[in-house]
Amino acid sequence: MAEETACTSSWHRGRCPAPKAPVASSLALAGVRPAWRQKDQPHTQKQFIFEKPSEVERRVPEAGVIDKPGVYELSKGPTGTSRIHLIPGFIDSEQADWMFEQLLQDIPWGQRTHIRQEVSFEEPRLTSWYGELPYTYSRITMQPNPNWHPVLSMLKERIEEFTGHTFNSLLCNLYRNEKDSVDWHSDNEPSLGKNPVIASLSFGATRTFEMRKKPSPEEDGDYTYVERIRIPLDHGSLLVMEGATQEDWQHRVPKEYHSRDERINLTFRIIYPEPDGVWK
Ligand SMILES: O=C(O)CCC(=O)C(=O)O
Repeated sequence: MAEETACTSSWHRGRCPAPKAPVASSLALAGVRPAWRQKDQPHTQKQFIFEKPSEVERRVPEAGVIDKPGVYELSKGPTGTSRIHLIPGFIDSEQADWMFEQLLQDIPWGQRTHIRQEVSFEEPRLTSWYGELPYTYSRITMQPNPNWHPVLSMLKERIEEFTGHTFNSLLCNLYRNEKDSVDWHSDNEPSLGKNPVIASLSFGATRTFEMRKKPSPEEDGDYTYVERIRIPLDHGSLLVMEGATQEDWQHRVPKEYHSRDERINLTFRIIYPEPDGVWK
């Protein structure tokens, strides 16, 4: 088992693997004649000395896994604490089966088109929006849709009661198979306000929800060494993200190499009217 040392990151409870010490060996090759050198060829005798690197080797940290129920503090910084709460089985599996079928059938699923650098491409998933206000992300605007499906209204109430937060909007995602995905992003549009609480409920096939910490300014946008977390989200599980999570972390659901059945994800949010988002 790897040795552990005190660590500033709080989600793995103050312990992390010790950095690997650089290999400290000294190698001197002297007078060794390579097989390909002809005997009569003149050569100068060379000595190779391995010098210990002056800087400690920097390792890419291994991704942590969160798969047990609980509240996890991911990080603390000037922007505040980033916290998530995982509740597997928030909806019991029998009810979740029934809800999944209803939502698959009744939600008006649609595929939106993105335009990036003059190139348009279809989102690799289907979506639908509920709420009195429109929602704009990645230059796509979802039009208001106040006609909440009864199952969605009921789920909103159950989540509000459990979390103590109210929500007025919902983004629904349908991942049809392993090829569907959502790329790295944060839910940080101005219309979501500062430190938004996002409650994410999943149905159907288990998919991995990945998180990565945004790099500090010194890293100059390089994500190589940032902390990463993987959270398997299965049928009926609820994940609540709050505090500085959207400001300090990104998340995604990557494509999978093996086949996956359909999965529905519901993200409940509060939307404020633009352009007067509360934190302008
Ligand atoms: O499908 C998920 O679990 C994540 C969806 C998501 O990231 C989003 O709707 O912003």
